Amino acid sequence: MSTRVVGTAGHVDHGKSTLITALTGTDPDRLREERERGMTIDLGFAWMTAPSGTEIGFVDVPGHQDFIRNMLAGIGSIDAVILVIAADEGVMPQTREHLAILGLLGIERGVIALTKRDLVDDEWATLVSADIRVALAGTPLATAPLVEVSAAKRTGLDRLVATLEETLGAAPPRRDTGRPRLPIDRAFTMTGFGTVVTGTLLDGTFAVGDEVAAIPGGAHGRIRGLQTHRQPLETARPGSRVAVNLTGIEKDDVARGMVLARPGSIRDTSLLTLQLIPVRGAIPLAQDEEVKVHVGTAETMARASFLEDDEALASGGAAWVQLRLATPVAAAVGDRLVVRRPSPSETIGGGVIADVSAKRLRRRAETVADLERRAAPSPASRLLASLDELRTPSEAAERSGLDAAARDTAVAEVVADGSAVRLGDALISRAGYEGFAAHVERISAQTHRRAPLRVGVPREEARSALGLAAKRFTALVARLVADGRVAERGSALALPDHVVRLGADDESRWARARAALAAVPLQPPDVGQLESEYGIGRELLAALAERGDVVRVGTDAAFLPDAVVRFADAVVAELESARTITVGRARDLTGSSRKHVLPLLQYLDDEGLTRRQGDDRILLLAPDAARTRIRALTTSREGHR
Ligand SMILES: Nc1nc2c(ncn2[C@@H]2O[C@H](COP(=O)(O)OP(=O)(O)OP(=O)(O)O)[C@@H](O)[C@H]2O)c(=O)[nH]1
Ligand SMILES: [Mg+2]
Repeated sequence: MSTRVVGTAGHVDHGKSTLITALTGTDPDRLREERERGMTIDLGFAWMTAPSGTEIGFVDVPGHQDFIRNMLAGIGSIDAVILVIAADEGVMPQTREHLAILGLLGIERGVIALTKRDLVDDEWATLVSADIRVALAGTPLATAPLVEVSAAKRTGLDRLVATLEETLGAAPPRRDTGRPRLPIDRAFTMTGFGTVVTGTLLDGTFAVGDEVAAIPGGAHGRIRGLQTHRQPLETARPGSRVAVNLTGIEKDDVARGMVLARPGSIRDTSLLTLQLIPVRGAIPLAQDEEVKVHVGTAETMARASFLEDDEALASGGAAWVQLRLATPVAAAVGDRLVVRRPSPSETIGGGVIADVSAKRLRRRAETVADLERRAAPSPASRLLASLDELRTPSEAAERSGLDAAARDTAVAEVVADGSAVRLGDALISRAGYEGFAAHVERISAQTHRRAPLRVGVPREEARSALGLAAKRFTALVARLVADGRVAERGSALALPDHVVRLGADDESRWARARAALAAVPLQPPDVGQLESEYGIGRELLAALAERGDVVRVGTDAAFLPDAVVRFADAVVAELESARTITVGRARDLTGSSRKHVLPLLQYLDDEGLTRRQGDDRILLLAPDAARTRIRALTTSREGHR
């Protein structure tokens, strides 16, 4: 059994509440003042079970302009509307304003009820109906069915219900994104129960026992009980009218305009960005004008900042604006809002919220172009517009107002066609990735220029320059290396064609040092002596090692590659025949010293040729493999000499 929510709309006194009473048996005007004045002031609620079994919850709204804020609080999340027009009066100012509001809120389904049919003759009724069609032209209700009714004589009611059912049958099911939210339209206490809030549940289900918070404000509590149309239930479905009994939240902590949701699932904001669609005939919105914004069941004062230049505004059409709210509201991308002028009272326009991040935007053509892309119709293009920065799929989906299913399809699409790139848990547009790539190339080039002796920019330095989390940076580097844009050199990053180049001074220092190393290949001067006696600093030594001119062995020693090979060959030959070798034997065999042999043997261990066993070393590789390996290790990298 499905439940649907239907709202009324129409000019004051045209018979909305009387019609709801006639349909449901419940008078939606429950306030004493309403009954005394014979007019609706605040929202009224009633329900019926249609012949098909559909449960229809009605939200009855006031027609009087003084209470339009209440109308706006009730009309937002309905499936269809009954637009009530009295046959004796026809289309009136509030008929038009309500019609405009329905359009702004995207309510496109409805039935026109021509009420008080008993008060007019057939000819008049025909005239009024024709008039109504003219007023509806160009609105979403232009082709809505019209049913003549009289609540007084109870005529046309069955036909109205049947037509309404047909209209509701064509309405799409309510979406369930797993993020339930209930824009609160009433909050009160009930003796024996405590705090109760009501509203139309959106985007997900609520169950008894659920933890919830009221936003803004943040009061936390639990759902103690749920009802739809006075029937208790365990789980409430999206698109149903729900009364929620709360524990842990006081009546004073909740009010119309707040949203009840799972803690942490929604945020409030004081800045809403949208393309404002103006109402035909209204005085246009002015820069910085103080207006009233109605979103969900909330209303707040706000000031408008235009994001378009004067030329674009002069056309008087839709315009991108940011609304700076006096008090925050809990709203999401994709929600609709209405902007009204407090005085003279009129609806200025409204539209679909495109951004809720609290970022003030500049009045520029690029700003508008970006917003337009993000508001684009295809889920993939909307997602892509949110990937100007690294964002997780769920962050991007929230920004672009996509539900989980649309998000997953869109992510697969943009990754497959290469318009976005995945970096760890996040995605970024191709342009954003190119930006990162260019940044890494730039700082690598800078390092090569400023410190020609260094192999490249340390990874950590590059990571912090880009401001990326470790995993995302690792993924970026892997991708850049795969694309051949940078090369990894130990723990540094370099441009692939970068070669360490020594200046003439360095080369002549190295020539002297080289001669000293070659004079006693297996007892060469240590790193300290190379620096003090030959001017080979640590950085120059690293560059020479990178170039393949020396082999660093441990922290204090450096040998010519040939010396290392000679030493290794001697050790391998001995191991081939004797199976083990001691430090003393290695020293004697190579004519070296204990001081030099210790780090060399350690080097062979570290490179996986040998392993220490007590005082002995044993060979880990086949002798020929060991000989090949040591040559590979000590040969300079291709193209670097
Ligand atoms: N003769 C006749 N009178 C009707 C009919 N329906 C409503 N009325 C009368 O019209 C007056 C206004 O009816 P309401 O139902 O209060 O009108 P409303 O549209 O709810 O008015 P607001 O809520 O104030 O906007 C009442 O006096 C009703 O008795 C009808 O079908 N025939
Ligand atoms: Mg009424």
